Formats: sequence, structure tokens, C-alpha cells
Amino acid sequence: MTVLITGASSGFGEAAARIFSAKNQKVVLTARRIDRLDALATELGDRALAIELDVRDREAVEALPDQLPEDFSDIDILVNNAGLALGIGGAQEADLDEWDTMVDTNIKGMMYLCRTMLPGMISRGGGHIVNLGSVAASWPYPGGNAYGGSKAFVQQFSRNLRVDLLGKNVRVTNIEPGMCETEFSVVRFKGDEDKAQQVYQGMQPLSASDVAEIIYWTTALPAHININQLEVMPTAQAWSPFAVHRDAS
Ligand code: NDP
Ligand code: 8X3
Repeated sequence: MTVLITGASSGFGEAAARIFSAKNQKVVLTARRIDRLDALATELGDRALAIELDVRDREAVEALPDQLPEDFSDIDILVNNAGLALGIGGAQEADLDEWDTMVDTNIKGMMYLCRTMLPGMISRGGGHIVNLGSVAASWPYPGGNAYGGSKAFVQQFSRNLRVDLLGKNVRVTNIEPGMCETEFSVVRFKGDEDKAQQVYQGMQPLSASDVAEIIYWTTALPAHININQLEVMPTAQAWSPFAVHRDAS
């Protein structure tokens, strides 16, 4: 098996790369921070390949299959993990550039990778796409706005892929984690480590390897089993009651 992972320089992507590699699968590590990918590829050995890729760059994504050396060219599993949230303010005060970045990365980047990798999978007789959604796809929270919307797209796009790919032997899985301590909140709060740490204060979040184990598990099931959607939260997280605004008078 050869596994292509986007966003392999950190968090779930890096942890998934370690697990797939430990299971003797070849891994193509992609992200923007090539220094991190090179270090990880060196650590994982000959069966790992690092490629700098910004998933928002459609031309670069479309050129990717031709860029892969023969040993790594037959991608069996695509883990569409690259993504981010930026900011947690209300929609009325949001930065449109940040909304654009989330849409370009979480939605368009994921679409580009699917469209580019699917023909090869189908011609080789099968494959598996694992998309990283979020609990934010289904459950709104203050400041989730465009991030939640982008992950709702991932949810519905993943379901639609299943329908298009029926009979093609290509599995599609949408994994929707809740709170997980990676660099996610550091990115969301633009490098403010203290603010990021407060998100997980006094509770046990998921770890990157918890989610990576789930990603791997969905791919290791017998080929006739397709996990469509899998929502996972830390035990310490749940939903709130509906919010109600009451007039003070
Ligand atoms: P991290 O911030 O730790 O990792 C995000 C990864 O995405 C990095 O490797 C980063 O690499 C990559 N990335 C971001 N933008 C781009 C881009 N334009 N092109 C290529 N790669 C990019 O966060 P997580 O591991 O937590 O997040 C992974 C996925 O899981 C995301 O889609 C996120 O939305 C989702 N998720 C996270 C949850 C959490 O609580 N942590 C919960 C639910 C879902 P680089 O900067 O080097 O390009
Ligand atoms: C990340 C989880 O709850 O911060 O997708 O939106 S949350």
C-alpha cells in the first residue's frame, strides 16, 4: 500500500504517517513546511517520501501524480487531512481573508486532491479516500461560522463521493473529531500558545495518535467494509443545551 497524506508536518497527519509507516506501508508526506517533512521522512526511512505541497495550489496538486517517482506513484490511500481554523470571532466581525483561507484549504484543497487522485485509484481497481471533517460540521458553536461551514461541505462531499464511486471499489470515509490537542488551536489563535493551551485546560482532549489510530483502523478493515462517517469526541466533551436570548425587561 502507498498512502498519500496532506498536512503531514503536524498533528493528525504526522501521527498517521508514523502509524502507516510502522505498518510497513509507503507514505508520501505533503505539506508546506518541507523542513519538517524532510526530518520525518529521514526518520521513517526509505519508504517515506517528502513533497512540498500547498493544497490551495490547484496546478501543483494536478501536477502531483507526474511528480511521484515510480515507487510511490500508485496511491492506494489518500488522507485529506490538511486544514485549519482561523479565528473564533462572530461572523459580523470576521476577517474575509481568513474565511477565504479556510474555504481554499478545507474545501477546495480537499476537492483538488480527490479529483486528481481518483482516476488512478479507479484504473488500478480500487482505493480509499479518508477525509478529515470535524464535529463542527454538524454542531454549531459561537465563532465556528466559516470553519463549521467548510467541514459541513467535507461531510456532504464525502457522502456524494460514495454515491459517485459505487461499484468502483473506492472507499470514502469522513472522520469527524472533536477537541484534539495538536497545533490546531495555536494556528487558530495565530501563534498565541497560552490562549491555545486554555482550550484544553482541566480536561483530557484527544491526542493526535488517538485520531491517527482511527484513520488507520478504517483503512485496515476488510475491503467490503466502508466506514462512511465517524464522529469522535473526548469523553470530557459533549453538547450544550440550546442557547436562548431573553430580553432583560
Ligand atoms: P495541525 O495544525 O496540527 O495540522 C494541520 C496540518 O495541515 C499541518 O500539517 C499543516 O502543514 C497542514 N496545512 C495547513 N494548510 C495547508 C495548506 N494550505 N497546504 C498544505 N497543508 C496545509 O492540526 P490538526 O492535525 O489538528 O488538523 C488536521 C485536520 O483535522 C484539519 O483538517 C482540521 O480541521 C481537522 N480537525 C482538527 C481537530 C482538532 O481539534 N485538532 C478536530 C477536528 C478536525 P503546513 O503548515 O506545514 O502546510
Ligand atoms: C476542530 C474541533 O470543536 O474546535 O474541528 O471545531 S472544534
